[in-house]
Amino acid sequence: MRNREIAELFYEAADILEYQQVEWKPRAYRKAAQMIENLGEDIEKIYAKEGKTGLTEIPGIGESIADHIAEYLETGKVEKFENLKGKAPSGTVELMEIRGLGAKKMKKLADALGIRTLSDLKNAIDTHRLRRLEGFGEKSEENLARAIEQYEKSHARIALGKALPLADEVISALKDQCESTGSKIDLSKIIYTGSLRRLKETIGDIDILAEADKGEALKVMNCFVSLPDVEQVILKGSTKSSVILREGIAIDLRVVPPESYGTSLQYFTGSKEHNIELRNVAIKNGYKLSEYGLYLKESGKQIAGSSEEEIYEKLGLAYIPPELRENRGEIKAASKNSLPKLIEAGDLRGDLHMHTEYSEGRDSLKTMIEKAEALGYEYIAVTDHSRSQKVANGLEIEKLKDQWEEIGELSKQFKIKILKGSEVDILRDGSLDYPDEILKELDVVVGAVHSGFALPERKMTERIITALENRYLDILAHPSGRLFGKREAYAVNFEKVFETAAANGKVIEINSQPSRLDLNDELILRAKNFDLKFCISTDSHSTKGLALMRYGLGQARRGWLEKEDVVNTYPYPKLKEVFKKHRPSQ
Ligand code: DGT
Ligand code: CA
Ligand code: CA
Repeated sequence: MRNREIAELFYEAADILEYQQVEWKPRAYRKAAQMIENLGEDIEKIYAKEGKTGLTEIPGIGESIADHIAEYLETGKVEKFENLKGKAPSGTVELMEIRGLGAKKMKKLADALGIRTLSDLKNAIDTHRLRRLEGFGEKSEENLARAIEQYEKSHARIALGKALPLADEVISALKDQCESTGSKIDLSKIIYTGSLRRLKETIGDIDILAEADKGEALKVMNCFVSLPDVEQVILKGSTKSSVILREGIAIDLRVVPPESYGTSLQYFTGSKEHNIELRNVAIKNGYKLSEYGLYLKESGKQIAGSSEEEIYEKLGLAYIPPELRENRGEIKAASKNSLPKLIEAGDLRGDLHMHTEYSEGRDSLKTMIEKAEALGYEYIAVTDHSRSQKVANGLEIEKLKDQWEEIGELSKQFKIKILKGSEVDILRDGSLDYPDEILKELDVVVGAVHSGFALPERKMTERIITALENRYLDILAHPSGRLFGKREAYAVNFEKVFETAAANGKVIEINSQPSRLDLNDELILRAKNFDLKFCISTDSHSTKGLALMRYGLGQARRGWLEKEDVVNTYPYPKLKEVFKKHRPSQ
């Protein structure tokens, strides 16, 4: 599949055009790239079957973009993009990812100070050359220094949303490769381990474990290092190989024989802290635990190794799901058989946050509903943006009412329950972005902060608390406001927020967008100390987005949540009760 490669092409062109301050094209290219990336169908096949017409049927892809794709598939390059190369000094485009460093400023820095790399930039800040530049100054120098810190922090690790699909791809490519070499190696037992299997929000490197007999291990490794995406082979052995992929992402592959598969899976899933604790339990019980097996200490006889469940069982522990293995009390709980019964994908009955074409979604209301019904959901909430969200095409009251009408019509055609909702801005003073007579008519009001992120902690806390005390608000969306690599959580007193939410019966959202994961596991664990309910939502902007639930679910499981803690596991009547409780007028 070459979708990602083609998407990358448009992202790159967009960056350079943005640097040149071309107006709308970068946006169109990025949109197209996003579509291609998330298409789920092989774009090369579409083109082979249906030609250019097939391409233009993809939303976001018009004539000229389709021409570029066709050209690329035919010739391996796009002439127009070739000409762009070198139009932005190399390195500068990457730096534009730093918050507050748009194309205009970057160009100025490149032209006036010759800044090309991150270290150039840091150097210019350290020596205060930046503040002397027109349009910059002391304050912006400080801001930039802080933004760089954030950028570095987030770039050292990969977001889960990027690593997980990539690991899936590598695993399936490796299986194919092994089968097609003629050696017919059966790689049926292969799985990602490490922080990825624990669904941690960021990933240092991807770890993969496969089972193969000793005689075949090296063949598997040969397939691995020859995968097309491998840029550099760091190490190749018969039990462990390490490579770097094209995008700079590191992958470790370990191949172990069947009798060690379970213990290796346990060991390489980690976390390290969990493993150390577990090994202590083994020692106390007269065993020795390593990645190769579980042995009797005295005789050295192996008593477990092929399955992971067996290890926990032999150590007198309940099975601990990977998401809990962080040494946060799970081993003690497992020994007392008091682990939570974690929420599962099958428990979810609906999605309470999504956008349609009415605001900034890509798909129509009807298409979203069809897809949600196909996913087997019992209910969904349609929550386009409220009127102040001008950049996201927020709905004026008239348009919102049009939507209600359409929802009314569609409700007759579909079995799924469609809740009239809105993602309503929490304005600076904590009031909501629609008048009460509108809020009153909505089935679900999802409140969110979308502006004024820099308020001091006291102000921001007051603002959110005021919203939580509003009888019409039902759910607080993405409560911390952080965006991976772009924006840190705003300053807010979370304890006060959780306390107020609990006191007013409000639901706290776990947003599944890979760029958000908000709340994340740590905040969920803190929120759990208050008697409050959560929902897991996708905040989707297309039908494709509805599948992002797995990420929010992962955070919920890492936060020790059970089915009962999460309101979108409730049957519809029970869900309505939750929202009704704090809106006694209805
Ligand atoms: P990452 O890659 O930084 O996101 O985190 P992990 O957890 O994937 O760590 P990684 O890739 O260094 O190692 C994979 C697993 O191998 C780790 O979760 C536990 C195990 N492991 C690695 N080093 C040690 C160690 O020194 N002691 C023990 N007990 N386990 C280790
Ligand atoms: Ca790892
Ligand atoms: Ca590793």
